[in-house]
Amino acid sequence: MQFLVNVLRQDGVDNALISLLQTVGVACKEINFRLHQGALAGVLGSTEDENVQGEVQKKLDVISNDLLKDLLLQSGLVKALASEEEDDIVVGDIDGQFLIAFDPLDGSSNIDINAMVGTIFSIYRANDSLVVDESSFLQPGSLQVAAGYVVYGPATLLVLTTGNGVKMFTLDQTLGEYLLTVKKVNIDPDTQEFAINMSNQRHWAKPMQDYIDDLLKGSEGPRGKNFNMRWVAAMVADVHRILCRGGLFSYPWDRRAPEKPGKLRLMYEANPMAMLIEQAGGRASTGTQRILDIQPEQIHQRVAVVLGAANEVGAVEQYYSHQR
Ligand code: AFP
Repeated sequence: MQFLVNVLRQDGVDNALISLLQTVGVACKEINFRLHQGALAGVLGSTEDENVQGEVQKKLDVISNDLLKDLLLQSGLVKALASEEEDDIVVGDIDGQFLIAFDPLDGSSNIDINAMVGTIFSIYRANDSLVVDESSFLQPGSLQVAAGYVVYGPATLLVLTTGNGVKMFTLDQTLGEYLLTVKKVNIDPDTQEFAINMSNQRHWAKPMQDYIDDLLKGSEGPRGKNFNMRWVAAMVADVHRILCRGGLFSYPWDRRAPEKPGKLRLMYEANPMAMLIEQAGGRASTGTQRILDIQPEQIHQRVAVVLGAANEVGAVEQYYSHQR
């Protein structure tokens, strides 16, 4: 049995980062407990409030956010945090060594139907300046020192990279420990499975419409093979499937809100998932640019996402490049 802390030590991860990851793990164990209590704990349903993105907050969005925030701020390791559920950054300990951004409960519309949800996090090393503000977070995803998620499904898993491949840990609910269950994740460069919300097809840009049209033509079309489709409506679960058995995931730009480059958030969703996908041998792009190279302009910014099997992401980029 290999415990999270021992695996991280063997990988040469420094003690401060190990402590921070353990703190995230503890908060997620508590989120896991609340989720599994469901209606018994009165945690299902929505609050009266909207978050800064204009989305109605579920009770568990708020509970998960508060659990993470409180534990991280108490740890003394965090100089500041940014959350999808907070309007502004929250300043922690000025001597804290890290900045952390998170989506406390991704896919929260799945809560009320008892389907998969997850917590996604992205960690940067803080500099030793005495000033910390939103601009401290505006770093490209390539500078993340760790990224991961906890997915709450039939089993609860912590999926993590510290820049040395991707590992999966399963929460042993009896021991209360995350135990290593997958040592190294590899995504096949080819796939015959895609994940996209097809109901939006008429709103997408032409290259994405053409790409999906060609997939749907199957073995009689230009791709010469049949494709299967899956959509969980929680990025964390769709990305988890890709890390387990391959595939392509996209939430592309859509003309209904042309001012927004996409639905998903760069700092809380796209960057951490892009680091995991690249560390597992896949690729993550907007269709025209590597996600991890994007220079963020604000913490809540959104981005178009195409990620997963390297050759399939390359195929999508070809459709975009022919359009130009
Ligand atoms: P919520 O956390 O608000 O439910 O949103 C989840 C999400 O941002 C992402 O995890 C999904 O991939 C995507 O939205 C699902 O969007 P659709 O509503 O278009 O299915």
